[in-house]
Amino acid sequence: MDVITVETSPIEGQKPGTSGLRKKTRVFMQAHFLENYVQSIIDGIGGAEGKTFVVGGDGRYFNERAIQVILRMAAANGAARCIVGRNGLLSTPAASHLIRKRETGGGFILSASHNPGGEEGDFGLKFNTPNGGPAPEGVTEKIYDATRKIEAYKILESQDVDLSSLAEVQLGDMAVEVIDPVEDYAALMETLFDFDAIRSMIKGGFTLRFDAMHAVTGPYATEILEKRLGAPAGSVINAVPSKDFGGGHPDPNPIWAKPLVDELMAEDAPDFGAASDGDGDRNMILGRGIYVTPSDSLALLAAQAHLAPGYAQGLKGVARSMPTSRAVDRVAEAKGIECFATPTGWKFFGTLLDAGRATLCGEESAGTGSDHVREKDGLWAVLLWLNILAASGKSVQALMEAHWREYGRNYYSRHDYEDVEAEKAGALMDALRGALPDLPGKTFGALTVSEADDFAYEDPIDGSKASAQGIRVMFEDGSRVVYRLSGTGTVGATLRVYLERYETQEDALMLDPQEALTPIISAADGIAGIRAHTGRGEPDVIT
Ligand code: VG1
Ligand code: CO
Repeated sequence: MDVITVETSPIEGQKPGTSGLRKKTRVFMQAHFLENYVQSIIDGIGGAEGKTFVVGGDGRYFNERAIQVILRMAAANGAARCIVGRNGLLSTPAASHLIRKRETGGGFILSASHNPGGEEGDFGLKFNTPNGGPAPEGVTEKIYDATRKIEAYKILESQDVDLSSLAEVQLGDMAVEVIDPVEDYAALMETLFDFDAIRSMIKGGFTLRFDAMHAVTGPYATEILEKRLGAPAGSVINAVPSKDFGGGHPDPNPIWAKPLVDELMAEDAPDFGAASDGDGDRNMILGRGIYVTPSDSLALLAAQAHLAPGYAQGLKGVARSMPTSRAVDRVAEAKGIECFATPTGWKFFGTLLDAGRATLCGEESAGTGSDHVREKDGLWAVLLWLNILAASGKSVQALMEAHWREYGRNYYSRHDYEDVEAEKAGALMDALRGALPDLPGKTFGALTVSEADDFAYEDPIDGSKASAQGIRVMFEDGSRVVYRLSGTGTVGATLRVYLERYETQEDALMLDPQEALTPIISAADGIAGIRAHTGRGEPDVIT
């Protein structure tokens, strides 16, 4: 088998976003596009010589083709070994675990997460470093630099590797180890949670529904929830990963997982419902008659995690992304532990987790995780919830109501304006930035602005800095609105508007969130001129 060196030249737009490089699948399939990026990753991390990598993805269209290319290029660049999930499948948290467990040089994760898949959909690739976490900005900058200087890439001339059976084969001088994608992950979960207690709860008649949304968590949820915990067959639905996620968006929110929400709101609903996203790192939590917002879920988990064996010692600290509601801050305060607010994206939690400063982390976008891996982890959150339900004997609704009575309720919602022309979205953000100094003291309806800034972050562990991470407007009554542009889209721009209001009045704890937030929603438009800039009267997606 020959190593060939292919001459190439830089391709524009290979700048990693919130979570790796995401593009239309057809863009990724263009000549040299994938190859340029893979070589730039290898060059950006200082080469592949003698290293072991984990390789896997969410099973979307082009997943297996891309993996074959990555394997040939890893071999051509001198890698010693690649560990690949059978049929190219690995959930993001399972990949993170393997990267750590096998002490590798990192991993290539192929996913565009919640973005739709298929030939007309989206594709993505990100590199995770040896700690198992998404490459931090210092590394993604080196990768981006490499994409702008690339002149050639190395690839092995060879046949495809058979990824369908568990085996170890040679590809040139490199070993390719095809592994069961579920086994190590399921074993890790057994070390963290009281499987016996959950099993008896289910045996006692507790019912659940898990929607895998035709994405990668299907095999994981079937093995863990049905086989190991005894949930009846059919508890996991849409469990077979499909290349285009059954034509839907594998985004676990009340819009894209509506059938599940409807089922949980019905009279004869199961006790518990959950869904996960394309690559298995996010979660949506529901109880009979109740949807738990991700920010509330993070707060509840932080308050009750000690009920699970893996967290019985208590939490060292917690961290949330800045736009995530401050519900978890109140729990941290009550427990006397540190609470960090980071920019959006899991890559900013890595240093805190590595340094032992945070045990639990979460984002408003339905990502929750802990120091067991270095990614958010959808099924982990589901299992922690199940463990808490089993240990407390309470329902989801009862747990949330008790939580709000104890800590107050942070009403919260995110409004997304999708596919806005990039120029218009940029103009809106520029105008907002320009208006920041004059905002304090201004009133919008009954709300008076107390502070406003453009969020900047200095990592408390390594001192690295990130600026322009979202515009925050705080009001005197403790309410807040945050504006930022998405870094995971592939066309135009998505404006995200995050709305929050804190409430402690006993008789105002059970309102409809959109109603509770009405004054903030109109102030948000008043401050940013959303309608004027974008021409949109209503958001496309409300979560
Ligand atoms: C979104 C979410 C962010 C999350 C990121 C990756 O980013 O808001 O919280 O970390 O997706 O998650 P953005 O830049 O579009 O707001 V995943 O599950 O897509 O890897
Ligand atoms: Co995801």
